[in-house]
Amino acid sequence: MSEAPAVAGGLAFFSNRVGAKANLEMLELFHLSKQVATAITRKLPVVALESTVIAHGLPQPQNFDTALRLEQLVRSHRAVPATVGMLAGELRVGLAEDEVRTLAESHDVKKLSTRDLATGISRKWHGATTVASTIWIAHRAGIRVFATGGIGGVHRGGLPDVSADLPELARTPVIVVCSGAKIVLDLPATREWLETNSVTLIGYGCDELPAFYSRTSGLSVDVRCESPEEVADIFRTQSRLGLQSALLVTVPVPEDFEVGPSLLQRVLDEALREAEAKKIKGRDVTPFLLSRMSERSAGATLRANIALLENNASVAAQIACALCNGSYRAVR
Ligand code: PSU
Ligand code: MN
Repeated sequence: MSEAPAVAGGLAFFSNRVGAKANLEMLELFHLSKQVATAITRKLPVVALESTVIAHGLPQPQNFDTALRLEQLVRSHRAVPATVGMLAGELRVGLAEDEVRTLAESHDVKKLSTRDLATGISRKWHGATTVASTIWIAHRAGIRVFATGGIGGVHRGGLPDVSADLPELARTPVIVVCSGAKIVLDLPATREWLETNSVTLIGYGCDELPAFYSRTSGLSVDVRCESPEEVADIFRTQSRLGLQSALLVTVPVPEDFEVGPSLLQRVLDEALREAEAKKIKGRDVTPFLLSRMSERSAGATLRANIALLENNASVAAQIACALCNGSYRAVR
C-alpha cells in the first residue's frame, strides 16, 4: 500500500528551510511521500526521477522493472529516490510500488509536460511527467538533482518542433543527469539552443556531448568533470551567482551497450521515414521513434536505453551525496 502523502504544512516548513522557490498555495497541490518529505527536511540526498520514460518511453514489462531498479540504484548509493507522477489528479513526489505499476501498466496515462499540469489536476488524470514538468516540480519541492535517459530537444525536419524540456532547463536551477539529447533529434541545433540560453553542458568523463545510444556526437561540451564533487562544486557556485539555468551533466552510455553507428543510422532513418509517412505529430513523436528503433534493432536500442538510465541514476545519486557532504571520489 502507498504511504500517506505529506501535507502542505510540512512543505511550508521545508520550503523555508531549503529555500524552495514555491508559495504555499502551490505547495498544497504537491503530495510528497513521507520518506521524500523527511529527506528534504533533513537535507539528505534526494534524486528526482521522471515517469514519462516509464509510461511512454519503454515497453512493458521492462518499464516497470526499470523504474524500480532505478529507485534501488539510487538507494544503494545512499540517496532517496523521488519518482514524480500524477495519480487521479494528485501531483506525487515519491511513488509507492503500486503507484509505479499504475503508471507503467494503465492505458489511460497522459504524457504531462509543464503546460498540462493544471489540466491534469483539474481533470483528475493519471499522468506521467516529462523532463520539463519533473524538474519544474522537483525544484519547487526543494530537490536539486534529477536523472533521466535523454532530454528532449530540437527535432529534425521542416516544422519547428522544440521540446518544452529546453526552455524549462533554461529557467530551472537543478542538476540534470542524462546521456545527452535523444538521437532522434537534431543534435547540433539542440546544442546551439543550450548555448544560446546559457545552459552549462558538463561532460562526465567525456569531452563530447553523448548522443544517447551512442557515446559520441562530434559536438563539444563546455567543461569535463571526473567526479561528483567537481559537479557539486560548479553547481554550488552557480547557485551563489544566482544563475537560474540547469546544470546539464551528460554521461555516455556504458561501452558494452553502445549501439554501433551503422545499425543506429539504419534504424533511425527507417523510424524517421515511417513517422513522416504516418504523420505522427506533437507529443507522440518521441515515443513512436523510440519504440520503432527498438523493434528494428532487435532490442539493441532498448538495452542501451535501460543501461544508460541505470548508469545515470547511479551517477545522479553520487552527485546528490556530494552536494550534501561529499563521500564519493571516482567516476563510475
Ligand atoms: N528519455 C528517455 N525516454 C523518454 C524520454 C526521455 O530515455 O521517453 C521522454 C522524457 O520524458 C522527455 C520527453 O521529457 O521524452 C521529451 O518528449 P518531447 O520531445 O515530446 O518533448
Ligand atoms: Mn514536440
